Amino acid sequence: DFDLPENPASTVKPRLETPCDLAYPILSRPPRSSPAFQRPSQLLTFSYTPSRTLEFTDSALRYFASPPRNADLGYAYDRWIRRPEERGRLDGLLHAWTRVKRDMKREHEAAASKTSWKAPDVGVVSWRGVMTKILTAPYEERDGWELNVMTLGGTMYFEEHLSEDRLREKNDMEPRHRLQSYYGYAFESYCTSSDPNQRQDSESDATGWSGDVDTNVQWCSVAKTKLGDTRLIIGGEVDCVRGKYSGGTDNFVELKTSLAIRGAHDEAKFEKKLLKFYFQSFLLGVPEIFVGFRKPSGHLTTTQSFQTIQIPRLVRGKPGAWDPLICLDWGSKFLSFLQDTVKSGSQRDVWRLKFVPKVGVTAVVLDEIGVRDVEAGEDRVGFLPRWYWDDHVG
Ligand code: 0WD
Ligand code: CA
Repeated sequence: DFDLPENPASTVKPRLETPCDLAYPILSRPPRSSPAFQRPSQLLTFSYTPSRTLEFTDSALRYFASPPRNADLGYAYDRWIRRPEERGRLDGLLHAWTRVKRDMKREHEAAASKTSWKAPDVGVVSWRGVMTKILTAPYEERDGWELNVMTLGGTMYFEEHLSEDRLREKNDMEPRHRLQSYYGYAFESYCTSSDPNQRQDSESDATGWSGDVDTNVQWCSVAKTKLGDTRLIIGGEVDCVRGKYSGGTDNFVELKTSLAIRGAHDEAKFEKKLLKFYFQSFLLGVPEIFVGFRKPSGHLTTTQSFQTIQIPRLVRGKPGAWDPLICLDWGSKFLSFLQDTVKSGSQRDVWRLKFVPKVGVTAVVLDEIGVRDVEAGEDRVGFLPRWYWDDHVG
């Protein structure tokens, strides 16, 4: 049972008269071959400061530290500095990508090459969270999602579309839900330190607590990779590194919390969750996922470390099993479908993509009212910041 997200009056008719443009894959039929996924290679890192300013430093980088036993994940809940929910704008990633291209160009010129510099042909620029949603869609049975898509010079840009209602919903989260999402951030504080050499307790009455949670602060990594023939530029948050930071992704660690597993039903549920954990980390080349299991009361019970690339083998043949090849195959069909769809029309067009679980994907072009809604009265062309647009379109 699923509902299509509210269809605002501003969207025009679906492109096709069929129920969807790209149908959900058949899960029982594994693809005969699946597209290659290239190992992500890191291009650059950046940090968001407590004032949510983006800087090209590693000031927000944290180092892994073992959490104390029985840690209370509800600790300092009342001191949580909570970043308000906002539209998933691409601005930070566009700044980073622009800088990467600038550096590439400088390098090219310094090498005194006779050929003139050409920007690499990139198929997609997206936050990692959006790509995770796309790749895991074949197994998603409950939550639909929407994207805004634009193309400039052959590159597609993805932005998650959150309707005003959905944003309000996320901001007014139920207290119980909000506390649960806090447990995840508190776990991060217990598992990290800003000093690579020592476990430094902050001045607090909780052992191992490295400082109060401020969700403005994030350390992000930007990587390039390839799915099939499509080059992707992906940016995402990285929780911490194990040991010293070498400048690469080899010792990146993703931190997660989950309810302790008490029976077969819980186990199958956890195995389904591992699909999202897997692709989220896989997409940025994060090799380790460190999971803290907790009681319903928010107290940590045990921890377990997973090697990202081993996860598919772990779930094979189990009740909550999934096949990553189905996801990669779907992902590559999804990108080809979009490329074919958005190439018609003008660069100013904004496409709205809707994914409905167990049905598939529909694409429509937004009309003027729809585009104005995406621009939200800001200095943008569609959802792209005007400075980025001017750089590319002139
Ligand atoms: O793509 C989106 N849905 C959004 C992304 C909506 C609004 C903002 N962003 C921002 C993120 O905050 C970040 O700056 O995009 C950037 C990249 O994020 P990502 O790495 O692509 O996001 P994702 O993989 O979905 O989440 C990574 C972590 C989460 O960790 P867990 O372990 O829960 O997956 O980013 C954090 C969270 O810790 N996070 C957020 N924190 C505060 N507010 C939010 C948020 N809206 N979204 C993700
Ligand atoms: Ca995390």
